[in-house]
Amino acid sequence: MSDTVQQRDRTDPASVEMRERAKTEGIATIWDRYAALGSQCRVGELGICCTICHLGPCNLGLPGSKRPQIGVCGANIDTVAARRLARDMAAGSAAHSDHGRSVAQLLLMTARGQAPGYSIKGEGKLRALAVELGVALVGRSAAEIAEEVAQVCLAQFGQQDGELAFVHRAPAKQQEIWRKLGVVPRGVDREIVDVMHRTNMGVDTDYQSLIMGGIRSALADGWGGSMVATDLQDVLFGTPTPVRAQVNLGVLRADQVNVLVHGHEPMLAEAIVDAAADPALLERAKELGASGINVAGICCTANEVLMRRGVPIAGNFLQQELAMITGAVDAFLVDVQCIMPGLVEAASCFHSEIIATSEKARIPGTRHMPFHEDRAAASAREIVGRAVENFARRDRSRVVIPDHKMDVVAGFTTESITYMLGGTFRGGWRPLNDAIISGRIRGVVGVVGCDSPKHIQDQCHLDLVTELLRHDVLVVQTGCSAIACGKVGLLQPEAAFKYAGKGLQEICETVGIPPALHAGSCVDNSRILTACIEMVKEGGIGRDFSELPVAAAAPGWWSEKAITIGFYAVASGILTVLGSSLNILGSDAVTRFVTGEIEGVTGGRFAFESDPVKGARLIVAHLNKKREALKLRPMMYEVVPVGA
Ligand code: MSK
Repeated sequence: MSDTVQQRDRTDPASVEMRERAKTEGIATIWDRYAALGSQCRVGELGICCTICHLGPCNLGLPGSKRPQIGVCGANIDTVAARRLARDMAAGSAAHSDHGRSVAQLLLMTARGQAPGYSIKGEGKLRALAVELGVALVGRSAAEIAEEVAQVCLAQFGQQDGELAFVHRAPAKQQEIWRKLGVVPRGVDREIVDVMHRTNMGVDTDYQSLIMGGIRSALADGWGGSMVATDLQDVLFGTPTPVRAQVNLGVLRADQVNVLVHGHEPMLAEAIVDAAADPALLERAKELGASGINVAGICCTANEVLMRRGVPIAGNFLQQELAMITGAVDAFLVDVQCIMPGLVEAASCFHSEIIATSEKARIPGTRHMPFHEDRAAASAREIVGRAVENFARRDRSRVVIPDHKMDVVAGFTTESITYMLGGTFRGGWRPLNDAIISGRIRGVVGVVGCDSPKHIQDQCHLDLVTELLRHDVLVVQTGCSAIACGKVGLLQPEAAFKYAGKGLQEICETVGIPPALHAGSCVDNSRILTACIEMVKEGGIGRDFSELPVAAAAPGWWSEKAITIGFYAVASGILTVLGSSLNILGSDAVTRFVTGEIEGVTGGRFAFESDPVKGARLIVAHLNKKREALKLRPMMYEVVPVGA
């Protein structure tokens, strides 16, 4: 087969169009850089190169090869692979958790009146959290409660002993497993530091102990940092409820000023959405010939403002450069995580200005305008003002916006699902559990994570999700996987009739939900954990996550954060299918442990499967096994053959 963009990437015509344009204009994209590198480092892929200290780098040989399998210090392949893996987990945990810390700090400043422009939009969630965290409610204002809730959450980061508060949300059986294993996280920062210490040369060399150390830091993310981020963002910006919006590059507007928000933290993006409605800025935009100011998003900042404000999404990770190549972006705001340095080259070919808004992320070739909570509204107006003025510099003859966008329904949280399943007076998860027990729904699977140039764009997500839907599996999605599925219409209720098995169709039709539920950003994988908690609490389908007919998948993952998410899922008892292996295959012991033996310890394990349809079938077999163990009824309907 010839290697044209169209043939390799048949799923997203908008991206195909922009990739062809990039070629014509001579602008390099992630696919070009990937191809230019040629074969990637096999030693790194196998996890057998140790760069921890400067006795090396020790590039070890595989068993049977002539190269030594022991580093200068005496570390063997298992130690080397496990150390790398543990550091990946700590790094992912650090990124998510630092996001959570920033939100907690913003809540504290808001409560103290130090962050003008922000308010507490989710007072109900604040009060529920206060009760959970032991913060007094009686006779106190929302600001007073929020101040103490923020302080309690901030204390979770530096806590030296005890257990993270949100760990106590997990089913009792799971908590007991973690206690026996000694992996209950004490404080978020402490666990990350612990991993960085134990992985030093000359400290921990036992591969299982290293992995368990890493798992403790991963749990500190899933049941700590990410959960803090999700919950406190709901307090500040409101808990999302299902909202209609649109996804793909076609949401950019030729007639309007386009401001793109990209990264992960929604704090400034929320202010940008407000600033885009500023009458003075709109007036100025009109003077310059624009009919309005259009805010759209990329990656997880996009998922955040999509869920809460209905802001359209221009694309996922692989589309950031493609959005720039439309020539229609007047300001491209980036905060933290998943921002390709390659964006700068794409921007230099147009009038577009990239504005780096985080103190943590200085990117050469961009304008650095760090966001400070105490002047967010002013910063947002200044940035949107720059975008408006930049619109005047746009070369309209070079604007090409693909005419492709798709309607989505997004914003499914644990709270909104509770409401939809039950209603105001009797919200609850009984209808979902009953649908699983009766065999209408086989199980629930979280399909999450990134997309990579190593695969056909979006395809691994689409193949895996549609195969699950065909088998009556309800899918919950976050991150770039959700955006990929949104682009082809899987996040619409009508998709149930096209893709879902008959049992799932009946449930989607009755409740009025899509068969794949958009649950938010990467930190919102914590929402999938809380959804599983509700399923356990409702009863009848398992006493902990490892007994539930649930699983997780990240078919296009590449980020350290994905490794962390995968490990906190596995440690929480969930089978997690990755579309490419972790960089550990050089160590048989580590590979055997994380893909097999760990199941006897935590109840969950990894599986590596590069074929997404096979990955989905592996999950279906797993769900069937769980159903059998629970003695649930056989599935109500036969699986409809492909193409029938
Ligand atoms: S943005 S971490 S590429 S999902 Fe959360 Fe997408 Fe992966 Fe970044």
